Amino acid sequence: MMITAKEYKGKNVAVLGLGKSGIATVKSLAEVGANIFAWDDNSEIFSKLDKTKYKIFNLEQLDFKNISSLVLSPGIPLNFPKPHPVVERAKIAGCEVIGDFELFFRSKLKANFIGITGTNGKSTTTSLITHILKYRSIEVQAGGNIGTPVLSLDKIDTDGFYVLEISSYQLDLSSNISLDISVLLNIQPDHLDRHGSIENYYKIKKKIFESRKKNSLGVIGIDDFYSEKIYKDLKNKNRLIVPISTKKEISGGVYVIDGIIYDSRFNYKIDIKNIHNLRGRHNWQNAAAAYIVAKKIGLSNDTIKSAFMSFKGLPHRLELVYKDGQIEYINDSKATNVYATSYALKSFKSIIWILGGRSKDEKIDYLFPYLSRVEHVFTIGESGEILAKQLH
Ligand code: UMA
Repeated sequence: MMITAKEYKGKNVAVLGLGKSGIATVKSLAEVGANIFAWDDNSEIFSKLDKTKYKIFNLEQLDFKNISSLVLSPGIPLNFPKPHPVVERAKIAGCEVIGDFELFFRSKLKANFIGITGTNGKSTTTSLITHILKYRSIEVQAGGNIGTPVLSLDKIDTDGFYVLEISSYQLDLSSNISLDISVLLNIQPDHLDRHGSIENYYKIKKKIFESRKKNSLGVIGIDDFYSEKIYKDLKNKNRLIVPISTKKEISGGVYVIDGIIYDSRFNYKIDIKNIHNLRGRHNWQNAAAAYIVAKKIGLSNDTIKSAFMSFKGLPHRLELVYKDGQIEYINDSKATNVYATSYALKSFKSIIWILGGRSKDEKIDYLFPYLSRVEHVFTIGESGEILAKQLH
């Protein structure tokens, strides 16, 4: 049973983008009996779709006057570098533009909601929190940017938890995100082509703390400038916020030094130094966030530590694929920006490094301080030649 927003019964709705989230959206809207106009700029995919549930209609020709909402896939430009022509058309006609997360929250489910955003670490933190809850036999569904569209999640009981990875694109397309626990891990420049500027990206990330439920908890990693700014701002507004640092001791928060999580609120500590799948400072931030969430839910330190120890990590993210004596073969192909890559370089000492792929035109200077750890580099793919020159 998918998730549906009943208010769309009999309403006209346009859906642009028929990838993972778009298909889940049309299925959900069809289930409540909405009148759906769907389109994708890649017409090749139409032949693969079940068109009994909706009309394929070129939205650049649709009259948006009588359309309740345009549901946009997160990968389609809302504002930057420039709005998709269909978005402009909808806005001129006064039609709201939303995403699948907005429909999810309009479905008025009664359960507990945990949302995780940040430039890096959100998938790992989402998986880790989900793993801890499952370990404790709590009913849980994980979805969003991590891969399963939110509308195709199952309905769960009021005691159950939805753990949602929310990207900046998804936040940008939502105005009713209402969470019991909101986690912001970090803010680094990424996807700026789609957000115009770091200031705008920051504003969008901050939305995870908006329209929160009463007594909801905020969790923020304060090791970067923008996240710390959000923390101070929310604290001044007397919001219940727990800060995290992996760089310094902080009172009233949780910090991680040399692989030991210290909770200065209760004088607790948990040693995660030797947990392979949580190694590296970036994972300490993820683990600290998951720890705070688990404590809020009422789990004991022993349960949290045992769950940490049985966490398998995510495929392709610092994944140990083979060990031959002292040599470890690590797959980190999920690292898609310099910050994620820097975490990998920081986590090991003597590295043979294979990197490349499609370029995001990022400056790689940020990685230079870690090059002393690298013995050899092999560059591959589209950006292989440029990277080789930059690293020479
Ligand atoms: N399309 C158009 N017009 C355009 C651009 C795209 O019609 O101008 C169509 C494409 O032809 C395609 C569809 O839109 O058929 C793709 O939509 P999409 O890019 O939004 O992708 P989905 O398959 O719906 O997947 C989305 C998320 N993708 C993006 O945000 C880019 C997935 O996150 C997410 O897992 C999924 O919804 C389920 O919630 C992926 C991602 O790359 C992993 N996220 C970015 C990241 O993590 O950095 C934010």
